[in-house]
Amino acid sequence: MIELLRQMELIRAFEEMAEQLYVRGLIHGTMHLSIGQEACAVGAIAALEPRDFILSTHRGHGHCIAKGADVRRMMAEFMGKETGYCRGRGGSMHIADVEGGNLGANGIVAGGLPIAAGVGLSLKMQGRREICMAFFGDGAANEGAFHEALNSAAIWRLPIVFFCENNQYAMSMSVREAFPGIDISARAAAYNIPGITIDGNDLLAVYDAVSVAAQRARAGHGPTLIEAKTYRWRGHSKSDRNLYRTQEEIEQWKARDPIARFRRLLIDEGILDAGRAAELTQAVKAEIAEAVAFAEASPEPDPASMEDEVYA
Ligand SMILES: Cc1ncc(C[n+]2csc(CCOP(=O)(O)OP(=O)(O)O)c2C)c(N)n1
Repeated sequence: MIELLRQMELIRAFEEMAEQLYVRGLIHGTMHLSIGQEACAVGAIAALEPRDFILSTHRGHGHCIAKGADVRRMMAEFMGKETGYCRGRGGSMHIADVEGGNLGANGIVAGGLPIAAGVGLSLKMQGRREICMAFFGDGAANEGAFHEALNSAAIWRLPIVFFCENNQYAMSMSVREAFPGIDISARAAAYNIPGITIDGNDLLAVYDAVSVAAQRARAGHGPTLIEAKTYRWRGHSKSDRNLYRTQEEIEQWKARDPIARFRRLLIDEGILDAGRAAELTQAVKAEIAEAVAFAEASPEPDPASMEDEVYA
């Protein structure tokens, strides 16, 4: 339990630091922060076995950390350094850690879903026991690829958990405007698979729902669609000025912070005391500071290696 709180805090501290480094001009391009959504990544991945696979999205830092990535190599990747997961070529949006079972982030909205169907088919044909979980956003559920992937996975009973992080917006498009008044999980009925909507800010609710879905997938009964209702505190990306939502709405969701909530639960249950909780936060901050130092001290890629790993 304490380890799950630690992972959520590590994700939050990592992203807050990445944001600062971006403002200081040390990280280029754009990035998408998942601050406020940590219970989804940590709760969902904790319910998998270490050898299971995940597919992530453009908002994937949390998934990556929860799947066990080394924050030093992640920070180095963000800063475009040779020691990063993709030798500095992937940046925030394209980290993959195949050895760790993270088959990669994806800049194409819903792009991970058909890939998950392919991975699921491959696992099934090889008779392997691992399963695959695909994370995606509410916006992705309105892409054709979502429907193709769910249909294929349903008819072939593939070992997949489809995990929708419904953070209420696809860029500036609110789910209230983009969906005809239904829960996204209701779409599972069209594919004759289970669909469930849960509170994505409640770590234990996420863990429980994914545990059931993972067991079903592993037993050969096919996929499940899970919709976790959550909220992103920050803008869509670094160029967002939040003109499509009110400060009041943001504050209401901040009051439902998944980290503060889980910490309170652990303290109330006597699993953690306030002193130990403060130590944990300090230790996480130290780990992030060390990751930054590692990344800063790491070499830039050699320009002569620019075409390495270019296949097209
Ligand atoms: C196929 C495709 N269409 C549009 C875009 C531009 N785009 C990038 S992120 C995004 C919104 C995605 O929203 P959602 O799936 O809800 O994920 P969230 O950003 O909320 O995590 C859009 C439209 C894209 N990258 N790919």
